[in-house]
Amino acid sequence: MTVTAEDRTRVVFGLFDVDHNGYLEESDFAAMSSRVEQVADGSSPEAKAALRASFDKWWTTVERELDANRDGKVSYDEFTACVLSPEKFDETVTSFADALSELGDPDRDGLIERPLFTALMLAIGFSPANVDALFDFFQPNGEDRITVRVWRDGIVEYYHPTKPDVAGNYLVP
Ligand SMILES: [Ca+2]
Ligand SMILES: [Ca+2]
Ligand SMILES: [Ca+2]
Repeated sequence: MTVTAEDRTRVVFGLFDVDHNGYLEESDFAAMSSRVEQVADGSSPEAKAALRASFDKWWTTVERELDANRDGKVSYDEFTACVLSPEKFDETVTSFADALSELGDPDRDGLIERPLFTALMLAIGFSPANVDALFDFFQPNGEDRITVRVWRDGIVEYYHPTKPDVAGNYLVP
């Protein structure tokens, strides 16, 4: 099966639309942010604040760039325009990837254990089987750990609107 950037766009929209009302709104991003924060209870206040800030940035960027009719919410049709100007999302995606991957490594040894990875990804809204397949794709070491770096780069690729072949395609059902 070929997974396109468009397939991934659809999945990302579905994840961000936390209350499933067909629109992305500020409340969706706030809800996802607090869900993720809840499973990251071993992380420092600074790391959690960075994650909250990155979700705020997601919403402000999405609203600024994609809310074409300025009604304060972003429909799927509006959202698909993100593939037309991916460079506008680079900074947002990068800071989100930094903040999320950091939450996976509360002890700062550069490695992420599978249970925490899974908890964070389920909090974002991915399904358990897909999350497991992705962790395996990242080639965990003998202690079933992956590096923060490999996950961070995987997030950047996944949320990049136009990249066709990325590790995160495992997350498209
Ligand atoms: Ca919504
Ligand atoms: Ca709108
Ligand atoms: Ca660690």
